[in-house]
Amino acid sequence: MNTNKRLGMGLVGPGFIAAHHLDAVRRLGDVDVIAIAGSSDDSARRKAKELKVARSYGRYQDLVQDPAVDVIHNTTPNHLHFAVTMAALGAGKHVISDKPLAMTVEEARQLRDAAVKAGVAHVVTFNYRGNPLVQHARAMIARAEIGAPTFVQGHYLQDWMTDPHVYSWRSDPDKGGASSALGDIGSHWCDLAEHVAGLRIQSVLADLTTVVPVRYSGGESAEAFAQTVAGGGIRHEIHSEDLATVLLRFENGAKGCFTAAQVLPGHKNDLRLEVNGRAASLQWRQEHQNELWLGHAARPSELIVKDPSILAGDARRFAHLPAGHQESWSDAFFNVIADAYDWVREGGAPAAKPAPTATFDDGYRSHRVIDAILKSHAAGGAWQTVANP
Ligand code: SOE
Repeated sequence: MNTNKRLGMGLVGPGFIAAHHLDAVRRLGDVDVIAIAGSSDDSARRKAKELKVARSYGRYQDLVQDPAVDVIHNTTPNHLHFAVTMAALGAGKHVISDKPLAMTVEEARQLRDAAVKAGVAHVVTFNYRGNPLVQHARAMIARAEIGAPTFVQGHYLQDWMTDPHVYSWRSDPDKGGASSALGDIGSHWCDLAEHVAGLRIQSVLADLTTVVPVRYSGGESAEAFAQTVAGGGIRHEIHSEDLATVLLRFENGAKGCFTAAQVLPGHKNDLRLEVNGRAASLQWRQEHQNELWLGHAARPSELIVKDPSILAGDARRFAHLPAGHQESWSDAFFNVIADAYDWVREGGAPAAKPAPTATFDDGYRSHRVIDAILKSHAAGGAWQTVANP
């Protein structure tokens, strides 16, 4: 591929996250936002106007055939991920997909296989990997600076689904899949834990809860983090989890545990990951993402503050501002998109994949982890091995 050529991007499924995909792509400077596709001509046109995109399509099938589009961003609700991504791969486009990759393990496997066969760049937006201090923690662990990990713990907690009058497609198994909170945010935590600790989750023991078993809507799905609660008398019985507690066993013998929930008041986007090693501990919190806690047993613990001059490798290039200037959620998201486009410019060659980039293979793995968690709970809380491909 001519690496100087301007690239064209198209996006399917404009919701909360779509605006951030567009922002990140516009910030690259050498990629043109060509078009977006929505569920109808009208809604796509309206959204395109709002997001200042020149072209709109009422059918994603037309967007993926647009010759000006090199890369498709798939930000649709989960039940559309498979069809949209398959169509994009069929048209030979590079694909950047939101997580979860698909609705089921089997669909995810098919997407991974199709992407590898198509020979294009295939990226899943596990966007927390894009934070400089996440990469710093990963590098410290890889260099054995905290010793062998013995415990990997944390949580991903939100509160935007606390009110029963918030009804999202995520709670509808036909649109969101078998899992709700786990698929949406537990998937981020597990991916980040494995990425940072450099260890794979081998087996899980889960206890899942539906704290809000009945929700109400006016027929529409609430946008994530919507500040106003839509009124409406349509009653929905909810069976998928909004609270999950999970014990973990890692491949090196390390243990772990995490909680994922979207109904815990006061927790906005509270992702915390802690890796305890034999020599020291590391803790990163998304809501305080410019700091990394380094815990010691026999001397005072330290707080590493983001400072490009002390960061190495991927961590260094992910920091855009000097020390004391805060990096943000959207900077980390940008880093993930920027790496994805570097890979696109290399034609998606496997050897050119940037190290922090999560691929469809990682998306497929994430499905297998979540599937094992669901099976563990269904078996009454029994240890369940994560399936190998
Ligand atoms: C809503 O829970 C959401 O937008 C997730 O879908 C994202 O993946 C997460 O990064 C923020 O919260």
